[in-house]
Amino acid sequence: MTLMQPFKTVLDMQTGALQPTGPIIQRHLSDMQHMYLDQEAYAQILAVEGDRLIYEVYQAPGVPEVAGQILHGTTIIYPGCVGQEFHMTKGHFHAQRDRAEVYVGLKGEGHLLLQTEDGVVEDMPMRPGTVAYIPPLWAHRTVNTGEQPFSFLSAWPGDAGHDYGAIEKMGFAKLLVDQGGQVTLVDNPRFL
Ligand code: S6P
Ligand code: ZN
Repeated sequence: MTLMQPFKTVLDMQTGALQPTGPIIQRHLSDMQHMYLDQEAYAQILAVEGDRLIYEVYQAPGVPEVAGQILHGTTIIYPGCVGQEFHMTKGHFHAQRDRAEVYVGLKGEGHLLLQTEDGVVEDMPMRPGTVAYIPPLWAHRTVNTGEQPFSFLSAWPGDAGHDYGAIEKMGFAKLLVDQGGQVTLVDNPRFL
């Protein structure tokens, strides 16, 4: 391994932005076409309001994606729903399934949904200060269940990689929905 210089970034605790940052990933509604259950609501939002920004990811710059390194960054999920379903990330397994991750809640209110290959789901509410451990072999998705932006810090192994395909195909077995103002975990009728 070649020697690299230590460095730091500054986290804006109000917005969740990192400075300096690597490329910022923005995911809009159209990036998540088949992920929300209510396809009518999805089409209606696109037609009436346009392609809304669902979440952004800032990643600390210059960390090589290799074993031994620790990639890290922040995610900000903006508040809102598609139908009854709260705004969420796409969700993924790590391509190397035996790589773990740590999330630290920064601002706002959300949930971390975890799921095994067999479809077993864990639902973990997250607030500022929550330190969540995502063990190897669990897919993970975060959901903004509050009325403000929900942000968190993540750190994961440099060689973890991301596998989105499995979740795009199978979805999550449970959904977080707004039922009359109550955050409710329900079965996903489309779960394969
Ligand atoms: C990376 C880590 C997070 C997510 C981010 C967006 O391993 O879990 O940085 O990438 O929260 O979620 P997703 O599912 O779109 O990558
Ligand atoms: Zn991850």
